Amino acid sequence: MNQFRRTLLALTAASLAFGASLAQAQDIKPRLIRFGYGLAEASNQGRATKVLAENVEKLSGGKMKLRAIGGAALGPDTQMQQALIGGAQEMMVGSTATLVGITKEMALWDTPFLINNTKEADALLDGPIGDKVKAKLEEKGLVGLVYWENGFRNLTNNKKPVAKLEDLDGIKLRVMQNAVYLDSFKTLGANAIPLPYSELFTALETKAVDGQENPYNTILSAKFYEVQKYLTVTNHVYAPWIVLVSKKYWDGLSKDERAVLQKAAAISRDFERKDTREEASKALGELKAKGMQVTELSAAETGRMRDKLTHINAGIATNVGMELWNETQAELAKIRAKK
Ligand code: TK8
Repeated sequence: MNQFRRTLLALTAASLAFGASLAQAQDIKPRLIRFGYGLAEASNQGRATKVLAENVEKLSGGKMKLRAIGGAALGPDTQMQQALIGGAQEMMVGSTATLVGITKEMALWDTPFLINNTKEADALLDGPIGDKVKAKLEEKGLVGLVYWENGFRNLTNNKKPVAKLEDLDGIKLRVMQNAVYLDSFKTLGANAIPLPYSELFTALETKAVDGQENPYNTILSAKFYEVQKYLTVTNHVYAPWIVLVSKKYWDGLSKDERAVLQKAAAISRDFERKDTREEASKALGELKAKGMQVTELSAAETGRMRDKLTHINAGIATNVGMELWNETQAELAKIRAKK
């Protein structure tokens, strides 16, 4: 064997070995999923993310791994949504309200007083209407897996107790980056200012805004009670969260890998709703103990709010489409008729 052939053989063997170890490395390297969320790790969102991560790892036999990145460290909802669409991030959970700029049908979930209780919420979101709205994400580069509960939203502020509609006058109120929320609170008389959630605590602390609205769970986990004195029980809307996957990433997954994500997401949803409801049922007492002054709206005042907001509904119906709007009303009637 001459020197040339020996070198050639050695090179071939080396490259074969290199190729084999590369394939092996790919085989054992878990598919890493960057999963972003906005709330703190010590929150209902953080706890459910942990359950999701555990189940992805377990169901995939360790081949898929979810790295949870909370506290909006990957940016606010809207920024993460764009990262998912572009393929720079794999997954996230966030509000449906911040998705409306991408998928207009999501505005359905912004409808004030649409959902009366958690039974209706589950039936509507996990039923054909929830699926239909979720499916609209795909043409925009996103895949919606499941809805989690953010919850019924309540109002806090640091200026005065809000016991009637007129009390909202002049309150600088942070709302999500969403036209329905902006219009709703302007209609109610507040000075509504859209801000990403990631800027909210500082905005309250520095008094750039006087108030905000979020479910009890978030008022507690985000420690808004430290910078907000007054809480009004308004339950003005039921807000969902949605677990999203980048469509670009999804398209590269095998059937089995997709099934893992779907199954793990469903488990996390069931955990999250139970956990959120348990926490919410105790949260009001805890917020009072933390020093918040709580005002229950009278039925008459809630009625006045509802009446003022009905004109908002017509706009939502036009935006999401009359067909979807009517189907939703019919579905709700069906759910309510079931005992
Ligand atoms: C978290 C937000 C939050 C929402 C808000 O990213 O912005 O007020 O309620 O849960 O999506």
